[in-house]
Amino acid sequence: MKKLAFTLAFGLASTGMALAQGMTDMDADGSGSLSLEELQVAYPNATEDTFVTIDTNADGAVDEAELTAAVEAGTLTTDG
Ligand SMILES: [Ca+2]
Repeated sequence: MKKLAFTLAFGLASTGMALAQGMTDMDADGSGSLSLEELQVAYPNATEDTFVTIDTNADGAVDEAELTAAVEAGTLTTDG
């Protein structure tokens, strides 16, 4: 539970400008959304299953809204 609380606190604190900047940094091909490969640069623990879960509109890419939702939900974490 300690880890979850930390993840939630960090996720909330880092949402907004920081996340928008991160999205730009992560979007290697400038498409405005992230592929699994781009996502894994920042979130190495992300798997194809994670990606499918995050990609709520199932268009095969994770956009900023989906990324924000995933971070806020704790679906995406940078540690194991
Ligand atoms: Ca999507």
